[in-house]
This record gives sequence, structure tokens and C-alpha cells, in this order.
Amino acid sequence: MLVTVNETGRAVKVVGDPSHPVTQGFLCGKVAKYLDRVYSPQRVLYPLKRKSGAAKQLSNAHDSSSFERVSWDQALDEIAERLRLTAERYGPESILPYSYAGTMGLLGYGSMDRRFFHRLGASQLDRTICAEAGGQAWNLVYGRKLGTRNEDFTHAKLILAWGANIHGNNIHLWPFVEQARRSGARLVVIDPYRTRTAGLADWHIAIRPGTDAALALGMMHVILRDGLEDRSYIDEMTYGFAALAERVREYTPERVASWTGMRAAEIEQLAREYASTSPAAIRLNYGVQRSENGGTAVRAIAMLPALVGSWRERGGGAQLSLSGGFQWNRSALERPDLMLASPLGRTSRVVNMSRLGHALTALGCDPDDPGNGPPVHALIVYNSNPGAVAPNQNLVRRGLQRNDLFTVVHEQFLTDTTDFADYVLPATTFLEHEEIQGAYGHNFVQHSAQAITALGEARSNVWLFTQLAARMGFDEPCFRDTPRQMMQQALDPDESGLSRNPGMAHISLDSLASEGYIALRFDAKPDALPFESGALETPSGKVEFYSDQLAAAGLDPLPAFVAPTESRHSVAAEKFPLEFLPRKADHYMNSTFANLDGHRRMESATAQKLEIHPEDAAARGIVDGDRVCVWNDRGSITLVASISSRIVSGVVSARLDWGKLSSDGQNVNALTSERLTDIGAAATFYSTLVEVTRLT
Ligand SMILES: Nc1nc2c(c(=O)[nH]1)N[C@H]1C(S)=C(S)[C@@H](COP(=O)(O)OP(=O)(O)OC[C@H]3O[C@@H](n4cnc5c(=O)[nH]c(N)nc54)[C@H](O)[C@@H]3O)O[C@H]1N2
Ligand SMILES: Nc1nc2c(c(=O)[nH]1)N[C@H]1C(S)=C(S)[C@@H](COP(=O)(O)OP(=O)(O)OC[C@H]3O[C@@H](n4cnc5c(=O)[nH]c(N)nc54)[C@H](O)[C@@H]3O)O[C@H]1N2
Ligand SMILES: [Mo]
Repeated sequence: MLVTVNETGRAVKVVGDPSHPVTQGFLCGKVAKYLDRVYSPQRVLYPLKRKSGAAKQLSNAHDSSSFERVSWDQALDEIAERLRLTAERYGPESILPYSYAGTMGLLGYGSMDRRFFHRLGASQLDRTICAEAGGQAWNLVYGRKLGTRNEDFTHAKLILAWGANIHGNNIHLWPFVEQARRSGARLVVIDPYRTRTAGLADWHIAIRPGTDAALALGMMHVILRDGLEDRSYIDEMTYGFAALAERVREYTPERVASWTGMRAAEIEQLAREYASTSPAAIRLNYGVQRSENGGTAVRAIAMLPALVGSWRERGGGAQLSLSGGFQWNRSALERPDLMLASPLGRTSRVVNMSRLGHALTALGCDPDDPGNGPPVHALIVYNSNPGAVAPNQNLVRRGLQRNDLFTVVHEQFLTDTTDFADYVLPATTFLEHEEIQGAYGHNFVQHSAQAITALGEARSNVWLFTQLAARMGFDEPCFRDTPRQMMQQALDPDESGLSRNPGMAHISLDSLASEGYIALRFDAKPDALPFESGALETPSGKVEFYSDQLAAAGLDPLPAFVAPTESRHSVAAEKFPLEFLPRKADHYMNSTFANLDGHRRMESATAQKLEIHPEDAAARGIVDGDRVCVWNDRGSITLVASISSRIVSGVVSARLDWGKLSSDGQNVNALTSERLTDIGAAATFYSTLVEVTRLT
């Protein structure tokens, strides 16, 4: 991004960097309006403290009347004192950090904060809310998250967007897809929802939610039955083929059709088209793995390019994530060794962020289970808005409302989470501090300069935890590191200043700061394809169709289709017959941007709507525009019905929004569960059953 700053120091324009090979001069719709966010009158710009007696409850959108302004010194002194007392009285594990991806900058995402909590002996957070099921599943097959580069999609003749809303969520891949299509490529989208991407595709397969493993196994069945596999790749590069071949025999197109809602002939066609078009690339994104058995589904899909050997073709293979290319020196940044210097003197317990409601209401409350440690007495939230994004919202809120819970939130706005805070601390935006960034979808290491002075008293995450560490008396030298020093530690340079990290040997902090972005470089052969040849980082050194690791853990070593506990194929559907997709908004970034008028206008066609198929609506006497209650055993939300052919019958859908901007103060996560995925112990937003009732 290029930022224009005027003579008074105000940022006046943001544009995509035209020289950047991926950004190519354009920003997505939501970030193009980023200055609305930076200069929003709703920004939190000063530390706030809850007034004594003000209840922790959802407020009106931008209402700060429960808080009074205090100085940073007062806030930091009081917070440090409270944390000290909490650690003394209940043990440091009663303190829980909660953070995710508000910023994905290297330092802001995880550096001084991690050092601080490690040294304190606080509970560790297992960050599972987004990508753990798919990421771990991918790594079981390939050992590392590498894949087809964006640039190489242009060579593909067939592109499968599988659980991947490219146009909505990943717009910077789209030009490469378009370029491939101009050269004759076909685009097939596999998604239960007709996204913008699906609307633009040559073929949209509206698969039923949570049945992707069946489809992938059915494709393998056809490929092997018809002899379309690549024997030389399989022999040289893979492990466990015979067992997989045996397993897929039972996945006949007819059986797969009964689960996925496709016709058997469509499964045959997809399999043959995939195996006989070369090159064929799969853009597999994280939509598939927000399902209860989504880890297995990702594993099965990930195996397809190995079965047909398409890793050997430029424009073949698959991309889930390229993040495995960024091998920062994380232990230097995060210093997990500091846990040994904490009062605990050991590794502290791990709390799964996808079960925050459980952690705040049940953890440590079972006298028969001393193993789960003390209840959580202090919660420090930054880079996240769990009041909106975490599953089972009612349980989360019940936890946040506990009188004996001390909550600090470092934020840019007054969110669904800050309403429950004892202190709200003002955070900078990425224009207001220096960072380096990896990427979530390309191969460039990037430097992000500080463009403007921080607004008001906003401070970065690094600054906050440096201050808290000083007040807690942590005297290890690493607590005095500057952001620049931490950047160097992550880059891990030799005497010449060049990084020692794999793929970064040509990068120094100076060159990065002057050039802005530099591509990772892995091989002597810069254009080498991933998983084309050589040894992989899996236990067998091969692409693993069969996993001894899973077998050792008592799990099925081969992929299989198992219906989610909440799906039309399960008994729970007798009570709650509709599968619910609580989707991301096209014009928000999870819950980020949802409070800004311009973004809300862009999202207005779907915001606060329940998209429902005409048959399901008719069966419930619902017409377009009716107010409806969407409910299950965990909660209910009120939305406006939008009769839609974007979803198949039996599936309903709504968008993630701020709860407090809704008429009933709730969002889609009032309905989602804390059940975890088969692999990765991740959130299962897309395995949710509901019923819908018309409101009079
Ligand atoms: N505009 C916008 N862009 C974003 C974000 C945002 O909130 N808004 N969020 C960012 C983040 S944090 C992430 S992780 C990425 C995620 O980007 P994606 O991985 O694309 O994430 P999702 O939108 O969750 O899921 C993609 C698609 O999967 C579909 N899907 C749901 N269930 C199933 C299923 O069982 N099978 C199949 N085949 N498809 C299914 C959904 O309908 C959805 O269209 O996007 C990033 N980009
Ligand atoms: N129903 C449903 N729920 C979902 C999803 C879904 O698709 N459907 N998607 C899931 C996914 S994929 C993800 S990744 C999670 C995302 O969940 P979160 O990581 O919580 O993401 P956001 O909602 O974007 O909230 C991030 C917050 O961080 C703040 N922030 C931004 N920059 C900074 C900073 O530098 N410092 C501090 N202290 N704060 C900052 C922003 O103001 C924002 O309020 O949500 C998950 N929840
Ligand atoms: Mo995410």
C-alpha cells in the first residue's frame, strides 16, 4: 500500500502499490476506505477505565458513558498491580491472554506480548479460531504449508476454487485466475453458497456443507477406477498409496452423491475433468475446515494433486496457504524459554481460544479435575473481538460478565468486547507504527513504514507490553528491545546483515526497509515447484496418503467421510433441520470495519439478513422481508428474511456483524458451538444446525 501524507502530517490517500506483483496497484474495497477507519470519530484515543458501579453489559454502538478517561500511567500502574495480585492469589495461570489477527504484523501479532505472558507464567492460548484444522491437515500430507504460487495460477487450464471465496475474501488472486481464463482455463467453484466467485464461475457445484471429504474420496475412486492417476509421481513421491486405493473403493459416485447432493454423473465428470486437464490447480481455502470433520476433508482434497502428479506442472498443484515459506526466528521473538523463569518454573497450561466460553465459565471449576488448573481471573484481549467472533456467544458473554473477572482490552474501537472491559486501552492502526509483515497468500516479505504520528494517545501492542513488563519488574534485557531490534531478531542476520532464515538469505532489514518488499527465494533454482521432487518434511519424507502419526494417536490413518454431529445427516437434524452458514461479510474483515458507515453501506444487501431458499421459506410461511427468529439450543438471533437462490434448500446463511449493531444485540455466533474439529482442535462455525421461525 502507498500512503500519501500531506504537509500537516495527515494521511490523505491510500492506493495499492502498482509495482507490487500481487497488489498490482489495487486494494480491496474495504481497505481502500482504510482512512475512514484511521480518522473515524469513533476511534478510542485515550485510556478508559470503567466507572465504579457501571455494569458490564452491551451498550449502544459508540457509547462510552460507562468509562472515564484516565492517564496511561494510571491505567498501566493499576493493571500491573491487579495482575500481580491475581498471580499471587490464584497462580499466574489464572491470567489468560486472548489475541488473534487484528494485526498480522510480525511484532504486533506476537512478540513482546508473548515474552510478557511467558515470563509471567500466564496460561498459553492455543490460537485455533481460523486455520488450525486445515493447516495441520495439510502438514500431515506435505509437512509444510507451501503450494502453488499466485503467479503460477495463470498457467492453469482448470482451477478448482474449493471452499474458497476468491472474489470476496482473496481478491488479489483473482487477476491471476482471470488471466488463466483468458487463456482458456475453466473455473469450477465448490461451495454450498453462490458467492461472487461462484457467480462468475463456469461451473458452480453447490455441495452440501461438511461433505467435502466424500467428494474428494469419490473423485479418487473414479480416478483410480479409470486409471487416470500418475504412477511415476505416486511411486517416487508418495507413501501409503495401496492403502488409500483400497479405502477409496467404497466411495462410489452413487454413495458420494447421496451425501453431497450432487448427481453421480457430476462426480464422474469432475473427477475426469480434473485428472485429464493439465495443468489443473486447486485453490483450497479455509471454508472447508470450519466444519467438524474439516481436517479430514482438507487432507483428502490435498491428496488429489499428488494422485495425478500435478505438482510437476507449472500451474498445477494446490494452494491452501503459503505461510510455511516465512520461517522467522519465532523463538527469538516470542521467547517461550521465559516460562521457565516464571514463578511456575515450567511450561504453563494451554487454553483453546475456540472454547473461550468454556474457559471463562467452567475451567478450574471442577474439583474432581485438578488437572485443569485455576479458573481464569484476568483476561487480556488485544488483536481480537471475541465478543463478536468467538463461537457460543452467550456462554462467552456469561463469562465476560463475571464480577470476579478482570478484563483489559487493547482496541481501536468500542466493540462487542470492550463493553465488558474494566480498562480499554487505545491501539494504533498499521499506519501509526513500523512493522514487518509476512503474507497470507503470497511470497513477499514486506516492510511497513510508520506513515503518520499515532493519533491521540494510541500506542502499539509492543509498546503496551513493554510498559507492563517494566511495571511488573521483569528485568531480562529482552524486555528493553526496541521494535527495530525485534525485527532483527526475527530476521536473524549474520555479520553481513543478511538473514539466516531459510528463503531469506538475500534479505537484510536495511534492504527490506528501502525496497519495501522482497520475494522469498528457496532454491538455487528460483522457479522450483513445491513438492515436485526431493524429500518432504513429513515423517516418511514423502507425500503421505497414509499417516502413521494419526494411527499412533488412535485416529484413522486414511481419510474417510464422517458426517458432522450437526448436519442434515445426523439425528440432531430432527430438532433443528436447517444447516446454517454464519459467513464472513464481503466488506468487513471478520468483525473489523463493521462499525463504519461506508463499509456498512457496501454490505447493506446482506447485512442483518437471513438468506433462505424459497422451499424452506414457504414451508415456514415466510416471505421476503419478514422478521425471523433463527434459533437452536445455544441461542437465537433476529434477522430479516431474504428469499434467495444463493443457497440450496436445507441451508440458510447470514453474515458476521457486530452484535451491538443488531436489533437484539446478538450476531451469528449466538448460534455456533464450541465443538472442535477432528484435526487441530479448531472452531466449527460451519457445522451448525438451526430452526427458523417467522416473527409476527
Ligand atoms: N472480505 C473479506 N475477506 C476476508 C475476510 C473477511 O472477513 N472478509 N477474512 C479473512 C480471513 S481471517 C480468512 S481466514 C480468509 C478466509 O477465506 P476463505 O477460506 O475463503 O473463508 P470462508 O469465507 O470462511 O469460506 C470460504 C467459502 O467456503 C464455503 N463453505 C462453507 N462450508 C463449506 C463446506 O462445507 N464445503 C465447501 N466446499 N465450502 C464451504 C463458504 O460458503 C465460503 O464461501 O479470508 C480473509 N479475507
Ligand atoms: N461466525 C463466524 N465467526 C468467525 C468467522 C466466520 O467466518 N464466521 N471467522 C473466524 C476467523 S477465520 C477468524 S481469523 C476470526 C477473527 O477474529 P479476530 O482476530 O478477533 O478478528 P476481527 O474481528 O478482525 O477483530 C480484530 C480486532 O483487533 C483490532 N485491532 C486491529 N489492529 C490492532 C492492533 O494493532 N492492536 C490491537 N490491540 N488491536 C487491533 C481491531 O480493531 C478489531 O476489533 O474470527 C472467526 N470467527
Ligand atoms: Mo481467519
